[in-house]
Amino acid sequence: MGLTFIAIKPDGVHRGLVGEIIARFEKRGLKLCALKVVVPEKAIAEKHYEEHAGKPFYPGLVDYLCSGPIVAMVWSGKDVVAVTRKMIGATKPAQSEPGTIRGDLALDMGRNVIHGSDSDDSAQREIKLWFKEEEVCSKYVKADRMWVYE
Ligand code: YYY
Ligand code: MG
Repeated sequence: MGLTFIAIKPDGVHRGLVGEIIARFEKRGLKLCALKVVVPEKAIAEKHYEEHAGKPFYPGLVDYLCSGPIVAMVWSGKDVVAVTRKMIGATKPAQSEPGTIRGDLALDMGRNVIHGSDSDDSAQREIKLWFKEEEVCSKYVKADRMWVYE
């Protein structure tokens, strides 16, 4: 099973959306492998978003991520990157479908509540950036496994 990195951004934490968002991933059948509340250091936030370095929104994006605590998580499951990206919805909330996290909970691209890795390679890179190896518990077998997977 693959792994992905998910972060509830500071707006999601301040708005009290942590439980709602985690519940969606749990109900889908995904497995929680790591979770911590952290105020990002600027250097880590810059690395996290390095693909956007040089773009006009990059400094504001980094400041926003560092502005308060985030909930950093690792989730596992079948096709987890594609599944969670679908659940998160489009980057611009006006284009996010209802039923997605951003489509239900966000209105502004600069306050779009949540981050999710967009490929297996970025997931590996981001998990390594935010977590120590021993903080990620991906080996356990979830009790409902045989009822989630054929
Ligand atoms: O992966 P995702 O978060 O959906 O979008 P990205 O294209 O990776 O951009 C990261 C982040 O940057 C996005 O969630 C909002 C912000 N952003 C922005 O403020 N303005 C843009 N024109 C593009 C992205
Ligand atoms: Mg992205």
